[in-house]
Amino acid sequence: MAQHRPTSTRPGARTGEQTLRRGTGGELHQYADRDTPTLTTAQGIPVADDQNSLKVGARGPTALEDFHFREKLFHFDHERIPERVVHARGVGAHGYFEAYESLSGVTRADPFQEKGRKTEVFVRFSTVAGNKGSPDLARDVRGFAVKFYTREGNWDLVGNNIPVFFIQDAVKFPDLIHAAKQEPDRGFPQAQTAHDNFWDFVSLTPESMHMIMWIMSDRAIPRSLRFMEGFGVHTFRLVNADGKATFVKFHWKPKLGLQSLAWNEALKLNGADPDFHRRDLWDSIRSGNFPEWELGLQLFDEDFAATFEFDVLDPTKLVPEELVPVRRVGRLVLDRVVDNFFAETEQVAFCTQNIVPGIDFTNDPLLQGRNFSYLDTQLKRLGGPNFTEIPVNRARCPIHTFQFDGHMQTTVPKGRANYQPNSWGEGPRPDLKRGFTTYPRAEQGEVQRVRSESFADHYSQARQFYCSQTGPERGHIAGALIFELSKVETPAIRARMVSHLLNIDENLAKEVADGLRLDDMPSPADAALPTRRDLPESVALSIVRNGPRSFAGRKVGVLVTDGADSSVLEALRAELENEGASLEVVAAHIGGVDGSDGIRIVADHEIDGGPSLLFDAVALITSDQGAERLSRKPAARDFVADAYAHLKFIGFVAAAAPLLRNAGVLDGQDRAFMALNTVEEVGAFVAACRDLRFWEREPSIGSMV
Ligand code: HDE
Repeated sequence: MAQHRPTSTRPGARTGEQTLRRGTGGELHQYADRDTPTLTTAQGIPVADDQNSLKVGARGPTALEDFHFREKLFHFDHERIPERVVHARGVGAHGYFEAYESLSGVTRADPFQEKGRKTEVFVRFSTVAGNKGSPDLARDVRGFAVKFYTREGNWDLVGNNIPVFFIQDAVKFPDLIHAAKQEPDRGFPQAQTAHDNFWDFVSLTPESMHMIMWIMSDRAIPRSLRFMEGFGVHTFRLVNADGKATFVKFHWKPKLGLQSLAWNEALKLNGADPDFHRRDLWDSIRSGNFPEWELGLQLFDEDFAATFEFDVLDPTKLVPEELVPVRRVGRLVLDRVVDNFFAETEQVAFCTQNIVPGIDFTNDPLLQGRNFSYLDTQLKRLGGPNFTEIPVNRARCPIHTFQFDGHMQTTVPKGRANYQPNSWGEGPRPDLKRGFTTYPRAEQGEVQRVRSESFADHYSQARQFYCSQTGPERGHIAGALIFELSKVETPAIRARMVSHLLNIDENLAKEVADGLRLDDMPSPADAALPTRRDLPESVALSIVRNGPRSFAGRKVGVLVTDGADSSVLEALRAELENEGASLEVVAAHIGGVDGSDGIRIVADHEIDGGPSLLFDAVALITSDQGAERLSRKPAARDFVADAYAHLKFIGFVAAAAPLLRNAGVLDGQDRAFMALNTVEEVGAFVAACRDLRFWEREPSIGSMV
């Protein structure tokens, strides 16, 4: 329980015991003892002094023969590898996939062969545009890459949290990414699409409009990685033992439901805790609340695909769930944090071309291009062809290849045969039955550089997405467009974007034009095909309509002062535990406060470091005097005012009134302000929190964007 968390149990922290010595310059030397191993060089040579380099006299120059010093600096100088050219910022975790049923009728892929079969996985989540040190809450697509260590080799499902992509042909990927990343002359802005180059490129690339709707929606600012969906994006094939193929779209559905941030909340969170997402993942796994997703499959055959009004090879289109339902076939559980960030999260090498028997590609031109790019990029990042031997990348099944040698080969091959066929009888040899066979798809046509006409509808699904959102969600899309385009310095680019919006929805275009104060409404962009206005709403596309209706996995921030009613606090803690949720205590001092029963309540955050942004709902449990005193602190007033502006539920004891008043929200009280004076009222507060946000408040305070 957070309240009793001792402060001195940092894993690995040791107290006393070590043999210590102070050196002649006053520096501290710690020596190996019974419990600590001896420090060595990388060659295993025991080290006697790690505080001083070898010198000619105490004040003299450093001697070149100091091999420990030189090795230490040499290694340090080479500690970095090139960051990923995209998806540089990421966080990984270990876990497993467990099949709910046998899918052997549909695929021979190993993880799906029997109910209950578990397959080890490694997952890495990421943002796309920002560099490695960029903040977690950038408005961006999130990568959702899963490496399945199957018994027939590694299968990498390298997906995103958005089911469509910006472009239709991999040859445009470098242009897209150049335009999205910081501009080349100035080196900024970092981790943001709110600049001229990005909007210039996408407004000249109408195929990106569907994706633009998604990244301007709250999908691009998830509250937690645990509360977002994942998608394989491309259409793949599943192939059964008889060679029969079925088209498939992969989905990851979070067990805890969908939830996103408000843009204003995301902006502030980037300052308050730039590691918000990676910390959340780390904390939840370490506390035993293992994040979980269900794997969903949309299965359909080629004949059915031919009836769709779009091309299933076009990655800017999705298959609405109403058209092909998502069948949930297993669960992904992340139950182990990494031991070492670099060795695992940084060195993991996902490759879309890693598929196993039972899974196959389609001709989606983006997928075809990715199948080259991922292997190529690993060579640059990991420095040689043997990156497959790094523990996080190494298949868990037996590996027998004739691919020997190369930089950093770490295994020691045995025997004489390094080619085949050979006469040595040593193997390995291909296996006709188990071996991967490509689905024999019929291909014909002229070799030409051309885009298929079936890819030409750029607006219909963008409109369908927009029309499927709730009112507040539509408002956020408009607000995000206004925010981003207001950072664009060139008026013609702003107007060009609005001309595309006219092809999506006139009201959206008008709202954005008004928000930008465009004097003249442009004409609609020239469209290759007219927008279809008859596509039905798809409930699955909204976040709010797919909320959890539970507060499980969420967190309440409780602002306390001396004299706080301990019984209310304890009742709230118990009620939240029942719900599968938790609370953290925020106080004026990290040492905590004395509760009404005289017992010390230890704080998890000092108020300046514990803004309400970190929490899904807040509670104010103060004494009269404490509330008066706290409300003189700007951070305490912001705690309340931000919670209000971000539509959070606010529980409070009567004594907290001065804080509400000074935060400017005393008169704005609505149904989401809930009394917490008695233990009974606590239950009602936690039940209300299941709505996550009080959307009814938004019209009265203005959009959260
Ligand atoms: Fe990637 N992408 N991508 N991408 N991508 C990379 O590979 C690329 C695309 C995705 O956590 C790179 O190892 C091309 C779609 C994720 O390590 C690189 C194209 C989707 C990750 C690359 C795409 C993705 C990457 C950079 C257009 C969603 C992070 C580092 C044809 C389905 C994986 C690396 C991790 C990473 C190329 C488009 C997802 C350069 C050429 C579409 C989740 O190879």
